[in-house]
Amino acid sequence: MSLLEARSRIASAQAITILTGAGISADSGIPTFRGTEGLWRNYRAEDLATPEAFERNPQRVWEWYNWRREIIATKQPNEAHHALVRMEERAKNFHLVTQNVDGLHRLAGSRSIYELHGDIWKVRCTSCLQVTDNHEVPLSLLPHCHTCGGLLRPHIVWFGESLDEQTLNKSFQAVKSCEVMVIIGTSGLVYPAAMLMPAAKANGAFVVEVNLDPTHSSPSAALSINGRARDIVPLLL
Ligand code: BJW
Ligand code: ZN
Repeated sequence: MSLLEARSRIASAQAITILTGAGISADSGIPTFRGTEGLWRNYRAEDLATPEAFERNPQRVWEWYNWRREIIATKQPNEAHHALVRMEERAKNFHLVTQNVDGLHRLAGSRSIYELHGDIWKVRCTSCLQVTDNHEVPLSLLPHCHTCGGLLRPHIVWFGESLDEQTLNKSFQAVKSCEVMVIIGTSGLVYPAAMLMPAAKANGAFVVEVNLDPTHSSPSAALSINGRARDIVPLLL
């Protein structure tokens, strides 16, 4: 299977579903989670990205999110994000499922986006559960809800928490009904997102993977291309 063939499959496909992970935003300068430069090398996931961690020490968790918001606020979508916008404009049926919380796909102009793990630019009240947009950088280390005074938390899915059911269902529908699935910059280690590729394959989709390095999903893809998202994704058009 060649890049040329993948390109012609993508060009003629009626339905395309994309799955992205931190690797696509790495090319915009946002750190990934795993790997040598990944966030989890310096921070323990269980200290920061779990509801228990937030209960134990909300200031510490907010400190980490403030730091990440500061980084993300200065970053722009890259060539890969922009190429996906062009792909959406050309395809009849197009859905973009992302594990990223940085909002760069929206900023680039993608329209049909399913954000599986939430949005770093939203906060949720732990008492009244209201979700609101919030772009303050930095936020106070113990931000409170304007409506009820409850403690605010990032509107992000932490380990052990359920994903939004509607978003997850729509994502599964999108992978089950696509002809081509393109998986970009994810280690494929986190569930339930890791089940999307097998679901696409089980329904006969042609799967293309773009990743800097091989992943455990690479052998199951029809084509796995090793390279930077910003260099490779534009070549798929
Ligand atoms: C490039 C590149 C370049 C670099 N170009 N490529 C079934 C089995 C086992 C465990 C579980 C299971 N079901 C549920 C679990 C538990 C858990 C889980 O999956 N654990 C695994 C780690 C084993 N899942 C959950 O808890 C989920 N909830 C859930 O399932 O609820 C029901 C339930 C609960 C409990 C038990 C059972 C069921 C929730 C998961 C939420 C994940 N949230 C996070 C953190 C949020 C914090 C935040 O962002 O602020 O979301 S984890 C973190 O990983 C983040 C990411 O979205 C996610 C995925 O990471 P991603 O995007 O793949 O990044 P990396 O860093 O891993 O990979 C980057 C890739 O890019 C690499 O491959 C590089 O090579 C590549 N790359 N530069 C192209 N330039
Ligand atoms: Zn509230």
